[in-house]
Amino acid sequence: MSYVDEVIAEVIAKNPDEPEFHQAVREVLESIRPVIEANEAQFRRDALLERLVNPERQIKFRVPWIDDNGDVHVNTGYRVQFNSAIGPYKGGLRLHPSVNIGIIKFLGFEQIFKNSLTGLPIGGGKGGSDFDPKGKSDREVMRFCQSFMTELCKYIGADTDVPAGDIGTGGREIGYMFGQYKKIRGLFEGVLTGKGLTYGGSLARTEATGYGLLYITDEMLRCHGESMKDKTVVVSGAGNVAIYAIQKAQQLGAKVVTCSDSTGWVYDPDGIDVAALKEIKEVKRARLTEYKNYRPNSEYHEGRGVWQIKCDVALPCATQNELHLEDAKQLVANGCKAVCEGANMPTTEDATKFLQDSGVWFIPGKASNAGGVATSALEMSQNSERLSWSFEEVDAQLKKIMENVYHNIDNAAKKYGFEGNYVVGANIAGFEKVLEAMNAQGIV
Ligand code: NDP
Ligand code: 2IT
Repeated sequence: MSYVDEVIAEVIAKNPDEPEFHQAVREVLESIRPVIEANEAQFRRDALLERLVNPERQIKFRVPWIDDNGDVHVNTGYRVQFNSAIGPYKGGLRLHPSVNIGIIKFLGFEQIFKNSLTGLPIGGGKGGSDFDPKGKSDREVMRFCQSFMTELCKYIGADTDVPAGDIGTGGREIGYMFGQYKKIRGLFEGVLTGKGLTYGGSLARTEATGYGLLYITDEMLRCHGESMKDKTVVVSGAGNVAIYAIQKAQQLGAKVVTCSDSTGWVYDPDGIDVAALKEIKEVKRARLTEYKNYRPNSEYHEGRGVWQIKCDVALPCATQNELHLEDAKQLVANGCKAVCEGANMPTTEDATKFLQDSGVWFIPGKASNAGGVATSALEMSQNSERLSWSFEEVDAQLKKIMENVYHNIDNAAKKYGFEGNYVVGANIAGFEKVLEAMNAQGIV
């Protein structure tokens, strides 16, 4: 059996019941197969792949908290410090009832290559909890975040591990966590990113993932003689990534006709009203059913369904495995030209293959959503020099980073004979830098 196949088999055997982690490992290892097979004996001798797929450290802890009625709840907290070859661990914290160790490991593993692609010095990590912020009061969320950080603060720091937001973790949660870290450790430092602007946050971090997604999508289209202008776009999700993806797509002259949340989806033939969406989701923390009150011409549907709407560009921005083979077939039948992932691994393996085989330009999340973590790294830089940059300065750097990511993955794909396969390009380009750093640092 080849070294790559052996390690994939071992990952599945050693980590049962973690299908998302298997999926992420399979995708990366299959992509880097040509690099590994060119030097198989050396990689085997150094157990390079075993070191890559085993996290440096996994932390799991109890998170007790008290609700507004005085009842006690216990959630599980996680932080997976996956790989620090190129910098301190960096990656978000997901708060969602579906969180388990396999989900955090898949996200942490993806983060290694994503962070490498940004060109900035950040390693890969991820964390979170099975806590559900939905329906909780601000005080309940605060007590949860304080309890979570009371334990997590022992393992993180501005130069060791710097968490940030992800699903269910936004500015409110980061604020409560930062306050508790500072109280316990006595350090006002850049230990978290996505902070508020009055206490060390970076301008444009809120917008960064969605904006970055559109910068790379537009750059890719331009290299194929097109652009976002006048494109019809379908977006899934209605959270941080989706909202700012929709906003930037509109600024670039496209029309975005859908968005979705965990219970239903909206079709707005006149184009999504971002101000309404922001009010519903960021201010009221309400359901998309409310959207119709703002836009009587729109339609609300229960369940999932955005991929059935005719479009030129599809941007999945909600969660993993939300775009299935049947959806991919529908998109292709409707003439969709590009699918760029705002979420982490939103497209299933068979759907990805179908899109690529059908000639759809497909950019995987680890490249196309890298703008969020890249801007987090810019926040870390600002914190280190105790300065804050203007919105325009951060946004310009973000745009440049995303354009570089595109050319980097495009060139890597070409170099290995996979022109136009941005999955292979992203995995190889991300891996090569981590590989060089791991080799230089010895067997650690
Ligand atoms: P948010 O919590 O802000 O939004 C998530 C959105 O997806 C919500 O609208 C949510 O619905 C919807 N959703 C639908 N189904 C699910 C489900 N099964 N589980 C969770 N959410 C669901 O998260 P973000 O926008 O920050 O993250 C979206 C995706 O982007 C994730 O995959 C995340 O890992 C990825 N990402 C995020 C980055 C960031 O900077 N925030 C950076 C890079 C990637 P509802 O409104 O009902 O909750
Ligand atoms: O998946 C991701 O890249 C994020 N949730 C953002 C991580 C970060 O550290 O900004």
